[in-house]
Amino acid sequence: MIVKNINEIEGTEHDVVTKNWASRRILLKKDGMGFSLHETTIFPGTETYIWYKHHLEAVFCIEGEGEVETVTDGKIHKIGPGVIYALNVHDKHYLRAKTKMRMICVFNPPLTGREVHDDEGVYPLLDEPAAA
Ligand code: 9YT
Repeated sequence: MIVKNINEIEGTEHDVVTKNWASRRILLKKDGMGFSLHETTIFPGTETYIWYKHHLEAVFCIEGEGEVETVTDGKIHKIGPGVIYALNVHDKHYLRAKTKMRMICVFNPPLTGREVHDDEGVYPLLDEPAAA
């Protein structure tokens, strides 16, 4: 069994901070679960363009207020505590935080822990063997 406290991740290479968000990657590819699980904080007043071309992501909001706009149809979805959105068709989208938002995010395939968005809003597929 794997047991971790998120506090152990603070300040490590799996505590990734960008100008729009901070992500603590709790379960990763090396944990062998087939998905990765992160706690992400979205900074208030930010807009982030995201396209997970190689990944599926589910996002469960536990704190804060914001919205997600899907690019293909321009639909705006209000996001707040209790709301989950799942990017099941690799949806290109804008994530806008009105207040500080806290999200629990699950990625399939799992992240290795170091990924940040490139200019296209994409995470690369990083290779790393799963732990034996
Ligand atoms: C909601 C979202 O995708 N935010 C960007 C960070 C991502 N969740 C991550 O790497 O944990």
